[in-house]
Amino acid sequence: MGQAGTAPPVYVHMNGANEFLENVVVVRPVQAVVFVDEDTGPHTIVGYDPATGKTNQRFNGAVAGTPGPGHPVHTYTIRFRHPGLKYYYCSVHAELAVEPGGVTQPKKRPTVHGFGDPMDGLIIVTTDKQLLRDNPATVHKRILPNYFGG
Ligand SMILES: [Cu+2]
Repeated sequence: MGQAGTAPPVYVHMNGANEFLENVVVVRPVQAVVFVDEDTGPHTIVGYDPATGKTNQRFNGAVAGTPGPGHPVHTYTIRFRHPGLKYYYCSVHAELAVEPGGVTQPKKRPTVHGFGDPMDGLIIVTTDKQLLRDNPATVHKRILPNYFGG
């Protein structure tokens, strides 16, 4: 595993806004990405291929909601061996749609309240030191104390 395997995880947080707070994060190969649900409601984290529209059987997680501060949070952890772009969405709050040109992208589910943006994100797996430094500061904290809400 080496250095990347022992690097602290990168955290991605969710709350009642139905978005991934850090919707683009950068990790090294095999470094853990931990999704943290600070929402009272559940979410899923489902990898998909924009070129084919196929969902990923391995990158496919679900997290239960958390009542609020002081309660244990539910999490889902994923690691990738190979560099690349790992796209994902929440199938509770978004759905995949084929765009003109044949690219598949998540769209907000029409029945879901919240902002207009779909609940989706991207994990960049790379050894590029410059990119790895570009993560938002919140990825270093497992729980954001003031972020709970549903
Ligand atoms: Cu969701």
